[in-house]
Amino acid sequence: MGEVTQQRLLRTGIPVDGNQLIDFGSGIAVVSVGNAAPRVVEAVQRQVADFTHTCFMITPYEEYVAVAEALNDLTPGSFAKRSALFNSGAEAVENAVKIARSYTGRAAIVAFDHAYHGRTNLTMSLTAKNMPYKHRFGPFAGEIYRVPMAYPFRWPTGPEQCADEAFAAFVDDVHTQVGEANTAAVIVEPIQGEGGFVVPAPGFLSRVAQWCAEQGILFIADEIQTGFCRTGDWFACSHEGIEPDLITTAKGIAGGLPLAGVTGRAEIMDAVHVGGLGGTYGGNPVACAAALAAIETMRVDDLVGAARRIESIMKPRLTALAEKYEVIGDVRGRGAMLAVELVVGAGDRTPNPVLTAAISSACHRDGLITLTAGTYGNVLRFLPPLVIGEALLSEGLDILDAAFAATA
Ligand code: PLZ
Repeated sequence: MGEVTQQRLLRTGIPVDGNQLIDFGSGIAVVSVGNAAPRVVEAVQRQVADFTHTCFMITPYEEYVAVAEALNDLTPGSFAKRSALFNSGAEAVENAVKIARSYTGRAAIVAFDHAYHGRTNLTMSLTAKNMPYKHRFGPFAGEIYRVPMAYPFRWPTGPEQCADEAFAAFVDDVHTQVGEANTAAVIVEPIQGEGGFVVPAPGFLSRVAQWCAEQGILFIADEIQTGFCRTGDWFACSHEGIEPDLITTAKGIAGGLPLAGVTGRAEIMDAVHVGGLGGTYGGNPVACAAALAAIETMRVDDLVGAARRIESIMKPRLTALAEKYEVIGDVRGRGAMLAVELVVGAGDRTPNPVLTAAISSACHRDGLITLTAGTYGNVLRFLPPLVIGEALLSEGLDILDAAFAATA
């Protein structure tokens, strides 16, 4: 795809004032293939002209089955799998929890500090952060337990101890406060999204997954933000060699149309009674057609490779920024899911949300969309479309650099 086409795709929007924006947000990790990817546009037009809806539970159609097959094929794990489709990430997480409880006959769900899993009652209960997600919205769903995340930058005894100590705390908490035999599932984002692009200390997640398998506890990977090539692999679990029992997907799956999925081991998915899962719109045919086109784009245009190339350009630039500005305490992430965490100064890791907001709005004013994240609101995160060209990428990084120079 030529640079001109990419500029048209990526510098769209804002027709009201004629401004153009470089997109380092992708609508929160959704339009990985671009916001008017030619294959997606063509597939959607073809599908709306054919039929827009039947309700898959009433009259099944091929596109839904094809997306389910693609999910079974692309997600980690060589065992037999099944997939079910829904409308949003939160709905996928809700259904994964239903499936896990049904299969295990257990109720408790364990989630992590800094987790984000959605805004519905059950998923907001799984989400860790009070403001703005939970404040005044209780009471929350029961049988949800929270354990520490192996967050290297903020681990009290330092990043070297983080994986071991966090794993020990996890096992101890589940054992003493919940009980292994009461625990249906552990749910985790393999790289935390809204919580601040926290990359768990290496080895932590694979030990958690292994321990869960030994206890008959299901390991649910919430790959809603990390999935579909974003981190330089089809799914972020693969970086740790993990094969989750259940995986939730959404966002990048369908090039901007609302679609979500739960994929899991066949025996787990099949354990739910007939009619137990569903919904009027889940796996809408237009969204499925878009997903098939987005997946084809990822395959044919090698967007796994594109995400890795983005990392190889952005990481050194962000690291150089961190050397220049002592308010950058940490540079982290994988592929095209990268972030900087802002602190008060060298040697003082106190979060700096005021500066984070100021830099984000300076970027926006100068034509670059960046998003903030983090439990303390002090993380600038970068999620460029995977099809972004190098010229735009480096122009965006120049704007970021200038924003730091003017603000920090
Ligand atoms: N799980 C890991 O990242 C959505 C939400 C932004 P929905 N993240 C962006 C906001 O402020 O609402 C997300 C996620 C992970 C679940 C979800 C929920 O996905 O499609 O927004 O319901």
